[in-house]
Amino acid sequence: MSLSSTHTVYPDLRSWLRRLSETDRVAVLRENTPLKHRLAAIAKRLDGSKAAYFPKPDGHPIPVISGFMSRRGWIAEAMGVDEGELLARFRQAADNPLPWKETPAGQAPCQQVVHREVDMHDLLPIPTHSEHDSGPYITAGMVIARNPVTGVQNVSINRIQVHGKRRMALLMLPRHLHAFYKAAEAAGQALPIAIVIGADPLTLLASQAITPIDYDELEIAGALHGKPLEVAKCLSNEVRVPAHAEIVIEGRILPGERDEEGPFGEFPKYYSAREFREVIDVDLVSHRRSPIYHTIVPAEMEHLLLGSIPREATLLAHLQRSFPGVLDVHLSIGGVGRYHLFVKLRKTHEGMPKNVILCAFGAHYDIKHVVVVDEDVDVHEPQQVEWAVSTRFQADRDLVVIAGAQGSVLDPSTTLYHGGRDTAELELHQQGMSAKMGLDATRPVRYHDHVFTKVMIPGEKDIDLSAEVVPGVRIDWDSL
Ligand SMILES: Cc1cc2nc3c(=O)[nH]c(=O)nc-3n(C[C@H](O)[C@H](O)[C@H](O)COP(=O)(O)O)c2cc1C
Ligand SMILES: [Mn+2]
Repeated sequence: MSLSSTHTVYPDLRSWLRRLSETDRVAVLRENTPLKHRLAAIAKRLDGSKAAYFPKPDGHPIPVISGFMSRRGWIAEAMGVDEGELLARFRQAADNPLPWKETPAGQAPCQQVVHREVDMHDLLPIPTHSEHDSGPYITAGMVIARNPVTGVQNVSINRIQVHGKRRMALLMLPRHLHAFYKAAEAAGQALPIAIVIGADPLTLLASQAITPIDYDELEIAGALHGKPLEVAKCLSNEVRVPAHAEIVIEGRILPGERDEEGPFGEFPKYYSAREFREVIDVDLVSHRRSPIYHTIVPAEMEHLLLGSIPREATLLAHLQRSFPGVLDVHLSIGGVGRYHLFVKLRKTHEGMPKNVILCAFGAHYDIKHVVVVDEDVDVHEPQQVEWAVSTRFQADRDLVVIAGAQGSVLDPSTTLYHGGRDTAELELHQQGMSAKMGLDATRPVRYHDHVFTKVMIPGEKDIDLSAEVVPGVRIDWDSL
């Protein structure tokens, strides 16, 4: 494996958008697209085929971009590797973070323009996405905070609802940002944060790395770029942000305050309920001259891939530690890039796939269904996985079911554990209980004759159709 990428080709969002434009992968939409629903509807229709660029949405001077990393191949391209090397490259970067480098004060592009009097309703073109969303949401904001105890930074993407001129509410699932906030709140203090919008693809991807606490994801971004990420110190607090970002919102998550947030259409393609959540007070907004605002359409490819690729990299490493025969993994798009894991295994012992299944359940609570297949099945092709299930799996022998484990709170079927009550009616500790299912869709290690040999035609893979098919010939069927 070459893992050829040595240093970054796309240090900021603009250079990546230039690349997409030059290769006809950006659709420029009409001016004045409404920010409510219409913009997201158009971006959703283009998702996975072209990035969508909206000049003057609702007449707003700041343009909106969406869907610039909505294919696996594009993400591999931004990294400078082949698609097959994507997970190994991400893993290599996550294992070898590079400390960032601070840009001298006053030189960061993301601070070229500073607004100290802000009204979040009209300073930025923030879309309202799905039908029942409770209002405009920032969906591609990387929230950066420092651990109040150690000072080490953390990066995550969190959905943020705009409530007032300077007031917003966010969802923090119980991970690193939430832990920092809890530590600050316990001391009666606000947690200073920066919300970064319009980062380069590799920094966005790095924000989704699954790491222990006190690993600054901006260092993984540096490793992905092959050189230290240039950062700037915020103007109102100590947080460091990618210097080449388009827009930065500086603020604090307030102690002891909660506001209603939601409903909001989430990645499983269902709404999460309205609940009381933590509140952000905005201190200032800075941006590049003529900034570009990024919005992610929830549950579409950009959202699913951003989460699934770093997870796949972590899951592959986790499984390979115990099972060197694990060759590849894929979190399928039908399983919203989170719940369905397909594992390709070089099986050497009967029973081994069941051990792999159990290991995968332990690797992340979101994993709900695991399918293990043989080497001749491409885990990136759901139809091939289904073929393996239909021809190599026997439910009485090859099925693993575990009742009442921890699952994803955003999976609506988990509410069935509690008589279908709405998740919001349950206490936090009761939410997300879920069954797990594993399917061993591998063939026996030894079998007779050609019972399990996949039908192939000699030469089929090597045929160059353009050399075989004669172009432009019409047959007159009646005169034959
Ligand atoms: C588009 C997008 C939106 C997300 N929204 C949220 C959110 O609202 N709340 C949350 O806790 N995690 C959200 N996530 C997931 C976190 O950003 C992700 O799990 C991150 O790696 C967590 O970082 P941490 O492990 O440093 O805490 C989102 C991810 C993506 C890609
Ligand atoms: Mn983290």
